[in-house]
Amino acid sequence: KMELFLHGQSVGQKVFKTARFVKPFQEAQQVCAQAGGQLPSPRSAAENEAIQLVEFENKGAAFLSMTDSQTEGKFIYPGGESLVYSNWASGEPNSYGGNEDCVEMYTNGKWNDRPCEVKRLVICEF
Ligand code: GN1
Ligand code: CA
Ligand code: CA
Repeated sequence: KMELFLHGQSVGQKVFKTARFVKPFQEAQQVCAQAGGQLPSPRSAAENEAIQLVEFENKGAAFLSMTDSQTEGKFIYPGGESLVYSNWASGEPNSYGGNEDCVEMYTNGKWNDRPCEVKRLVICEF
C-alpha cells in the first residue's frame, strides 16, 4: 500500500480520494460520477483501512456506496451484487428510526447504517 498524496490512498488497483467537503448521499454519488469514479465499495479489510486513513486525515465519517433501499435489510453494491465484505459496528445495521438505507464509515473503520439525507465526507473510488 502506497500513500499517493495527503488526501488519497491507493490499494491494489483502486484509489480512494476525498473531495474534502460533505454532501448527502445522492449528491455525493453525483460528485463521484462526475469525476469519473463512484462512492467507495470496500471489498476487503485492506480497502476498508485505506478509506479509514483518508477519513482520518480529513477528520470525518464518509458515505460508502452500498444501500438497502431496494430490499430493507439487504445491502447491495451499486451494481446489485451482495456484499462480499462487511465491517459493521456492534449492533449495526439497526435501521434506527426505520429510515437508514445508507452506510457511513466511522473514523474507527466500523460501519453504521444512517439516513441518506445526512451529510457525510465525500470520498470517491477510482
Ligand atoms: C446512533 O452514536 P451515533 O449517533 O453515531 C446509533 C446508530 C444510528 C444513529 C442515528 C449504538 O449512532 O445506529 O444509526 O444513532 N448507534 C447506536 O442517528 O445506537
Ligand atoms: Ca434500511
Ligand atoms: Ca444505524
